Amino acid sequence: MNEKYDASSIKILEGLEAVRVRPGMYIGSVDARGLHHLLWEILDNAIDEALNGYGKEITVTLNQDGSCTVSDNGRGMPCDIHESGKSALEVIFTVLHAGGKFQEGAYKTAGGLHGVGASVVNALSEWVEVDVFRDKKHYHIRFADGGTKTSKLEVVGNTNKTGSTVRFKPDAKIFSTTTFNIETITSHIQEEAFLLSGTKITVIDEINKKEYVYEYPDGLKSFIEYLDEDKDTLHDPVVFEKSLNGIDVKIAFQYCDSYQENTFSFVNLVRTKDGGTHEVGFKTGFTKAINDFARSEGILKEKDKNFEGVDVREGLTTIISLSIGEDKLQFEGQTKGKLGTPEAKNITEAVTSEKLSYFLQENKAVALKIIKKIKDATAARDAARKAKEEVRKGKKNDKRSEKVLSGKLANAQSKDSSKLELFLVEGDSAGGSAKKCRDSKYQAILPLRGKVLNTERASINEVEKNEELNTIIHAIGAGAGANFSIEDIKYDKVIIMTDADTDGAHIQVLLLTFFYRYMRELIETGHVYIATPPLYGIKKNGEMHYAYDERELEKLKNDLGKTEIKRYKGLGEMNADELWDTTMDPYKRTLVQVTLEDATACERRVSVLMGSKAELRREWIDENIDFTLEESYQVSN
Ligand code: TTJ
Repeated sequence: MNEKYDASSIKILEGLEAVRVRPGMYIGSVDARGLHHLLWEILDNAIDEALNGYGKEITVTLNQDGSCTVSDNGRGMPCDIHESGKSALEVIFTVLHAGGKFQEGAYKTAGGLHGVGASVVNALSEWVEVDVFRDKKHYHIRFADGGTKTSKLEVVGNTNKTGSTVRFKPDAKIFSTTTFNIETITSHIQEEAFLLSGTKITVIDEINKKEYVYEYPDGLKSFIEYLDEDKDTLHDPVVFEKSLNGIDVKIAFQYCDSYQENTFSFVNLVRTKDGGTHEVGFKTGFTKAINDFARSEGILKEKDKNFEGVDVREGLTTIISLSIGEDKLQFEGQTKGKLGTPEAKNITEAVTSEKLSYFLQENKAVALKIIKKIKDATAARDAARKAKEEVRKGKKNDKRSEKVLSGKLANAQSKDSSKLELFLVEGDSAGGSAKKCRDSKYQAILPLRGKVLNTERASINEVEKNEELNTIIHAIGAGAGANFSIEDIKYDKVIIMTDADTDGAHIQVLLLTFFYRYMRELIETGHVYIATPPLYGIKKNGEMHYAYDERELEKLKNDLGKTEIKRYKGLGEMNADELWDTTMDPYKRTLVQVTLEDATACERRVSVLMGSKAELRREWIDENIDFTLEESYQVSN
């Protein structure tokens, strides 16, 4: 340093030192995000100059040494010397501006605040070199190690061009990574180029020897075309622009043959990912213009309800880009991603409804296509709502339940739900036996006829339409899915009673999957059980003895000697009395209570079992069903 070591230079270094001590306060973080933030800070200055109407070309170069160069062909940063003895250029790079997105109170804005952030970049760089071309002269200045001037501002040559070039190398002592990512850079720059319309931004990747050029004279129209590239569209992009009270509003939209609503909003080229007043204004104005048009054309009659916003915007891609003066800027939310400026709502709403009304009147063919799409969306949402009501049905006081259950459910007489049991029985014949032998005061029987739907891979719609599951939902009486309420269950025990074979095991798994996905609380609170019918019956002296597994059979054979052994292949092979004695009589039966001791393990098992490979599933059941019984079911009673 060949300058005098005075008070002001101490202050400057203290200022930049503060940035190095707490970089997060200035650039958010010191990871890849923060690293790229350095580039955005420098780039913003070049873009501001272009926005002010000076220069139309910006180049970003990733150099082989890991540094990055940004240059523009604007007027060139001012290089005159202040009374303090410092050049304006040096001040830009060494005096910490009170602004920056990560500090309260100040935001950069199109047309304002040149040099914001340049000192922060200087503070966090190994070195910075600045070249300015202005007044026929080529100026140069250099800083190193966080902002110390290593060569003073000098004229190093003559030139005919104008512009500013800044080259910086991020400090590896600050950042956890110093490798720029070309995709991060090109996607950010492409977005800015769309919004700027007319400024040509070139990205040169010196490491991979590649060049990318972003230049969009048609601005938002090109942005929409880019976003909707892979979609079938209903019409060409529509673009409006208008300034009101110093707020400039640009909007572009296009309907696609899709169901997604895609809205991207920006304020002063910065994405407002959480929306805000401008998005609210747009939506209100858009829906209003559509409804006004539909009424004026007689598409919506007096008695008809207005189209709703969500239906109006189905398949709509929109870009909203506002330019707002610094005095009116207000951002909200944790990450300041939401516009708060109240005026922006009314202005955006007014511009949208005025311009869209005009467009619809002038382009009736397109307008009618759009209205048809909105009508379809309305109808589809109505249908979906009705389907949802189907799930809501099956609740306590649903009048439809009686109809759904009639002829299927053999009800119990008692109204004391704490003592009631619902048997879900595989097959009509076993169901018939169960109805005959049951304790009709407390036991209800619901035979399952068809195959139970695999709910692991079914849409909610299919679940709602499936007769067996629908009947079960009504029988239990507490709804299903999001509408399930455990207080409304009509039974204390829901008992799955299937044949003791592979098919029976499969039905168990399908039912448990259904309960797991749609009535999880029923399992969690211990209301789901599995009945265990015997595998063998041994008759001795006119009396039946039962064996529930091979070990018990061996024991019985030992105890009773040589006798007649009957193997039960299914519930249907037992008569009603036998079924009662062995499987349903609360004083003799063994029930297996299904528990969710480890919800994640169960979830994984359900996924494995209920995944797409039916063969694997069958093999798995054959090999593991005993193991499953031991591991995830717990014996009660
Ligand atoms: C300020 O008012 C006088 C004319 O120049 C204005 C200005 O500062 N323009 C300007 C700044 N153009 N380009 C920049 C700039 C470019 C880069 C790449 C980096 C920085 C920090 C500023």
